[in-house]
Amino acid sequence: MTNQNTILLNQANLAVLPEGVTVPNYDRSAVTAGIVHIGVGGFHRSHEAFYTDDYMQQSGDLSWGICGVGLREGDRKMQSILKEQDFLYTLTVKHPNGQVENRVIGCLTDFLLSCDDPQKVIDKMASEETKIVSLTITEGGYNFNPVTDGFDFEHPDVVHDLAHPESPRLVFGYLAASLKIRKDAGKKPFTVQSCDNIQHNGNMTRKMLLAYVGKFDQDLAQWIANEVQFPNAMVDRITPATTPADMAYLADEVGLQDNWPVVCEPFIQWIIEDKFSDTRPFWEQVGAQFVADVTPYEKMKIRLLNAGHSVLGILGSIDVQETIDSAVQEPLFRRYLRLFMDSEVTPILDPVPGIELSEYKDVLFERFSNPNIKDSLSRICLESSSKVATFLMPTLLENLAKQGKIECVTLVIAAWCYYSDKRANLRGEPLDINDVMADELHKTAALTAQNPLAFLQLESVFGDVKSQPRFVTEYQKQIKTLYAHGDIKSQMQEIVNQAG
Ligand code: CS2
Repeated sequence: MTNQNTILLNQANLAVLPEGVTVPNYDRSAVTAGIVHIGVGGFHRSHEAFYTDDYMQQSGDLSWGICGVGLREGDRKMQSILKEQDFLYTLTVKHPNGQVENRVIGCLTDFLLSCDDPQKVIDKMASEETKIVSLTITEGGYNFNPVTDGFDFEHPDVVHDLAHPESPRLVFGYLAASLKIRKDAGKKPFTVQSCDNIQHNGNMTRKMLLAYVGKFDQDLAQWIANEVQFPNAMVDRITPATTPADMAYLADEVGLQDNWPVVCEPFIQWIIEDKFSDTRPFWEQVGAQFVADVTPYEKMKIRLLNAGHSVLGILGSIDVQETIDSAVQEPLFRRYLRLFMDSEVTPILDPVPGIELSEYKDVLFERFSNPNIKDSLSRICLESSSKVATFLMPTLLENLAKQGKIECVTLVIAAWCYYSDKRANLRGEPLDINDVMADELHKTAALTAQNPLAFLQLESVFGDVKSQPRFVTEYQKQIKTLYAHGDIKSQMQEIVNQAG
């Protein structure tokens, strides 16, 4: 049913929005953009932007607006919708008990598309007002090559950027060009703040940027190494992809027309190393935590939450599940996931200050079970090639090195081979696979019938794990059974039974 009184979300309408929708209490016309953010998707809008909006509301310090930047043509839709809404959007927080909070976030001040005007993006980042350049560019966006343990200079976009530094395609070109302007002008650099799910995400950004810049400007690389801070951080808030139903809910039940709202869970966490090149918002006043060393927190989060998502996502996809909450409601999936966490991940985690791991895992199960967060397995399986490499492989390798358990993760890799080979679930229904490596995954996995170990040739994901006999034996056993019987649940059950 269409609500006749639906109000369009924009600056002029902020004062007359429906009751119950929280709006920014600060004067948006006075906000300046201390932050440039690259990669404005759902997660940035539910997480860093939420904290920053909250901070500006509570502190009245309006120098922390966020100028969004999109590096891909695919960002145009988000840019044009947000522009029409004066860069306002609604954050719909859905609690497990059905309670819903709608809040309009006001801290985005602009949204630039690099493909329209690369120089404008470089100038914005170089401007003195910018104190922080933050990133959500996905795990694959760091251009890391696990085989060489370095920057992938073969990537066609890197080849392009080295030849055309004035109109780069990748983030590193923008960071290099804008930092060079700062350096040449004798100004302080900005902080580079990664918000991606990579362990030591700050160190990774630094290492990749220094490798890239070192290729053409040693002085600049040296200056960056000395002057620029790249705090590591653990970021967390489950943010499913926005659906037409989310927009219809706002329009019909709340009376607010927002063409790209964000839906998320109530849980939120951000643990950041307190090392910045210049000033920063006091995000700790609104719940973020600053620590000297984020290592145990990020390892815990990535290896349990993100890896747990990938376990459910890959096994669930071939077993015709559709969302995380429905998969985790199934007793077998629940038991399997807990077994993976308890027997393969927990033993390799370090003690985490202030956090009891068994409680953390219980909370993860509650979060995954939230029936109002319909987190689709297709979102979870987006770019699985970098997720498997980042979330699962390190755990497998650490367990191989110290004689730890490997059964649960090995079956997930076998299932991912089947998924990539058949591009269908076990009922034969097609799966929509979105992965930069999709063709390569498919071609390699399709060789499994002749060579059960074929999939492991993908070194950029699996490194040299094919030379580890204990893994190879287990993998081969799982692959053969899966291809012979096509019954993933029996294999999961067997692993659970064996664990007792
Ligand atoms: C998910 C993450 O897509 C994924 O891999 O595990 O997007 C996850 O929802 C967030 O990291 C939660 O903080």
